[in-house]
Parts: sequence; structure tokens; C-alpha cells
Amino acid sequence: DRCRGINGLEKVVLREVRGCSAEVYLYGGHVTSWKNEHGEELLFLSSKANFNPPKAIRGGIPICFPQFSNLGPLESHGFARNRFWIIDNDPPAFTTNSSNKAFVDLILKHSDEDVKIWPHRYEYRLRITLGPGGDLMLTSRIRNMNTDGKPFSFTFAYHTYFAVTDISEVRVEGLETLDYLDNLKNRERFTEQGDAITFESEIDRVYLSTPTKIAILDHERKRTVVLRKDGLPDAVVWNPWDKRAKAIPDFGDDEYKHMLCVEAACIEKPITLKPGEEWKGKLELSAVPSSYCSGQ
Ligand code: TA6
Repeated sequence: DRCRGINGLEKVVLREVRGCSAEVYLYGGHVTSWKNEHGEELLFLSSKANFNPPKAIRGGIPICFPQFSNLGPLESHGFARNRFWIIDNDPPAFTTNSSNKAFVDLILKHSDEDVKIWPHRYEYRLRITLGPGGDLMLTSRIRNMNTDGKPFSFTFAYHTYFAVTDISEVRVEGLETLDYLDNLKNRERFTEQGDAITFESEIDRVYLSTPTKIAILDHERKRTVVLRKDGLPDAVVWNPWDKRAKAIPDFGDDEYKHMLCVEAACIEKPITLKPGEEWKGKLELSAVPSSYCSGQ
């Protein structure tokens, strides 16, 4: 379904037979909602989220492209999250094997304005799929369309905000013993200890060369969300906690308790594409009843 959402912005609603759903705003190519068959929201969206371009939407799955954070000359997290994407009704044949699934194809291309701040021509195709069973998949295909022979490089993240019942009861599994860059300590490199990650204060880290599977266990709700990624070696873990939350205008003071960002990303080693080359980065999310319910 294609309809108008908040502030009249266009959105697409994907539905699955058992009642799972997802919502995608064309503004930002931004998934703002993903619900399971019981109608429970699995993504966090701030009650203070602005749906006012050019502000990015706080929550859901912002797309960080062509720059993650402030690691380059562009605005933080790049510009894809505050551009109007269009629906691609005629995707190339190689992307059309999503039979039996609800999906939408979006496309973003360099505009004359953007070429002034990032001097490259590109074509970014984003397919968002809600599979049978309610799995949510995002596939990004980015192609260098430069005609001047020049390669380009970029960093990338699916800046996913997960809804959690109580952050202090959440564990993240799959990042044990890995190296990470700590954004709260000048991006210094540390090594994670052997236990699952738990949360009791602000965290902002880029875990490097992670496994393709990461699990977010919500003890209170007895639910696990499994994140699978492809083409995206790194994973960001972010929660602003109380002090920093107060400094973010479009984020409620206590909302940090109910969210956690775990972001499939490519940050440490930027992706470089020559003209005509294409990169693919995939994120797959599934929600399952948790086996972690014995309180250990
Ligand atoms: O992904 C973590 C991070 O880069 C943090 O440093 C934090 O600032 C957050 O993203 C939100 O960034 P934003 O530009 O959306 O306010």
C-alpha cells in the first residue's frame, strides 16, 4: 500500500499473511516500523521524531551513506537519510527473485545539488522485503556511475534502532572477544571481554570484523531479534543513556531505556568502487521467542 503518513510524507506499508507489517517512508528510504504477527513494534521510533525534512527521522532504520558519522567532510551520517527516494517500478531483472514476499524497490541518484558536496554520480537501489514469517530484509546495491573514470569511496551503516523493554535487561551476543573502536574515547581501539554485552551506561562503539550473526536478547519480553548481515563487516552499538539523551532535541529524556542501536556497517575499511562497479550490503532481521528466559 502506498499512502500518506505523518506530515503528509509518502510511505509504503508492507504486509505479510499472518499480520506482520513494515512501514517505509520515501523520505530517507527509511523503515520506521516493523511489527510481528501480534502487532508488537520491534523497532524504536522516538515520540519526538521529526518528520520534517531536512531533519532525519529519529528511530527506525536510517541509512547512513555515503559517510558514517562525522568521519569525513559531509554532514553526520551522510545525506541519504534526508533525501526523497523514489519508488523503482522497473528494477533490473537480477533483483526480481522475491516471489511470495512483500517488497518495495526504492532508488536514489546523485542530484545536481549533491554533486556539489560529493562530486560523484551513483545509483543506489534499496529493496525492502517482508518475508513470509515476518523477517525484514534490506538489500542495498550501490553503483558507481561516474563518467570521468574516477572511483569513489564511502562508509555505510543501517543505523537500526531496536525497541527493547528495559535496556538494563538486554544482552547482545556475537561480539564477544572482538576489537572495537570506542567513540567515547577518541576512537581508541580496545578488545571486548568474553561475555555477552550488557548495558549500564552510555555506549558508542564500532566492533570490527564481526560474525555475520548478532543476537539481541530482550529478557523482559522473552524475545530475541537475530540480525544477519552480508557485505558489512562492522557493527555499531549505541545507546546515549540519560545525560546525552537530554542533549538530543528529537529524543525523549527517558527513551534511552527502551532502545538500542545495533548497526550493520562498513566503517573501518571504506568501500571503493570503480566506474561501473557495484557493491551489495544486506541486512536481515528476524524476531523469535527467546531461549534466554531462565534468568542466568
Ligand atoms: O551510530 C552511533 C552514532 O554515530 C552516535 O555517535 C550518535 O551520535 C548517533 O549515531 C546518532 O547520530 P545522529 O546524527 O542521528 O544524531
